[in-house]
Amino acid sequence: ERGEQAPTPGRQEAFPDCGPRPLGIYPVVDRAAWLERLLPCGVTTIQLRVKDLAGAALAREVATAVRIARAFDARLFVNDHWRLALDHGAYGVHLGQEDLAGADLPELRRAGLRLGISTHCLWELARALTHQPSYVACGPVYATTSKIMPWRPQGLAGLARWRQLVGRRPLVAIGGIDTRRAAAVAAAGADGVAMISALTGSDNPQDTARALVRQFRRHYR
Ligand code: TZP
Ligand code: MG
Repeated sequence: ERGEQAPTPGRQEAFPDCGPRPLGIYPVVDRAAWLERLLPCGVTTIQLRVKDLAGAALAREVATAVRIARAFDARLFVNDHWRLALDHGAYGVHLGQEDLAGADLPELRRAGLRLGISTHCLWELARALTHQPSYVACGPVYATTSKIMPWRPQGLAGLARWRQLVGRRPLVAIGGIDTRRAAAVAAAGADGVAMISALTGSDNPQDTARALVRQFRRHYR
């Protein structure tokens, strides 16, 4: 007699979760070839963040990354390029605040993709939470040289504050994290520890990745 229930405006369904395995060491890389190098080291979550390609070359990177991630049963998040992530069946997408308005979030959710959102201040965090994302990223935790960053570092205190506010969903820490800092970041409540330069700039990225994965497993045991 009532008919169909109209969707409540402003109420959104949650994005799927990231499964029972902690996100762990979360390398952020600019080419699919990095997946070949890092996934054999025990990394289970990785982000493809390509800022310098377009068209067929970009699509090829995404397709290759998806194929490698599947072979390792790893969770691949594609930064920015949500349509390519959809087309190629990535595990999820990672979007910044400035990307949210342009992305078809309902379509991503229907397709079962996960969504991670960057946040740099409490206002951005509040906005991110309205989308019920699969995880929230907090950064920069420390000063970073990998990105021009108008935001001041949150530090471990900021991370702990985020931890209280994000509730049960995973929290990813990013910005200036290296092998010396990873344990403290995990102890402050991060489920995922994202890194660019500590891995891609390492003399031996595979040794570094293996050491970090070992360290992280110990922390979560
Ligand atoms: N978002 C916040 S900090 C950052 C991004 C993409 C860069 C992190 O790179 P690094 O080298 O691990 O500091
Ligand atoms: Mg972006």
